[in-house]
Amino acid sequence: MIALKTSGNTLNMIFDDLLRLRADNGTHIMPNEETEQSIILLGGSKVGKTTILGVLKDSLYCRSRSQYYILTTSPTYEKIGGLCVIDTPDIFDRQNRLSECRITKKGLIIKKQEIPFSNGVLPLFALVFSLENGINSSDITALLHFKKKFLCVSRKMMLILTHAEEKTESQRHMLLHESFDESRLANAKMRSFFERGVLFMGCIRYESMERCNRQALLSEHCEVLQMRAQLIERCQDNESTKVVLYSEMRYSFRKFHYLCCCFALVCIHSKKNRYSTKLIKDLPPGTREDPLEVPEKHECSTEPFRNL
Ligand SMILES: Nc1nc2c(ncn2[C@@H]2O[C@H](COP(=O)(O)OP(=O)(O)O)[C@@H](O)[C@H]2O)c(=O)[nH]1
Ligand SMILES: [Mg+2]
Repeated sequence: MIALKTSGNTLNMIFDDLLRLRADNGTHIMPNEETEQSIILLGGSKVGKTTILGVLKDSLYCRSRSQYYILTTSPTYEKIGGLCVIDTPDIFDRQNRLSECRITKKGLIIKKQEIPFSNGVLPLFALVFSLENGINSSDITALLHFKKKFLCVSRKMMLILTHAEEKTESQRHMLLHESFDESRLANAKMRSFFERGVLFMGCIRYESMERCNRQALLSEHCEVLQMRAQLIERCQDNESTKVVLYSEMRYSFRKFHYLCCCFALVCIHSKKNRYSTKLIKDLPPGTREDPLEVPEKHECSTEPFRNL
């Protein structure tokens, strides 16, 4: 670790130090070029989707609050190493429903614009939520609606909680447990819906930059580097990059359904056979050749017997 200057700091000097620091400890990893993966960032507006994209490109990304807010109106694609990050417009309406968002075999449609799944390969999906004002009741409603709509791709789903740059790793873990313990989320088994896990993200704070607060910038950047590396690793781990064809999933379900039907038919058939065998066994000797001579107590056996 390099020692940062303690006095006479200008913002440029602080940034030079931060740049040297991340170069020295090698924490500013980039997505592997060879591991192709796509991730679609989903969520409401101003939750931090575009900021995640910026931080993935450069851990020192920061945008001023007063800066003109850039509204994402259509899906935008950005390639960072082998990772294609797809930023999207707000998917929730005023009732926290997803009325203009639809998932099909071929792609995800948001506000009539399609994000195609190339060759039927499912990308990763990340629901982005901001921790800035905590998670309130309407956020929970939004989460429940989201789960309903995206349940079919739960295998590829992760949750990213933003504005976490001021929290340490243990604080983040504690927060996670508390959040999912909320009764509505617990009843809906929300945590297990995010099969790719829950991750955190953040960025260096504009307020810290304005005040040239070196200590704050240093600690925020340190957390950002860690969260950023965890997100990149999660996107590129074997499980996440494994090809899952949407059609294959549907096919597997159909196959399973078909096998269940076959199994049920076999069961019915074997039961019927057992019944016929029993009847046959009960028949007095010699009656097998002449079904019409079945004794009175075996009246009911004539039908299966005739079929022999
Ligand atoms: N401190 C901090 N600010 C953030 C974070 N994510 C987003 N912001 C700020 O929140 C505002 C909206 O973020 P943006 O990424 O544009 O949200 P989007 O509408 O979901 O794309 C911007 O001013 C960002 O600088 C974060 O993780 N930490
Ligand atoms: Mg945006």
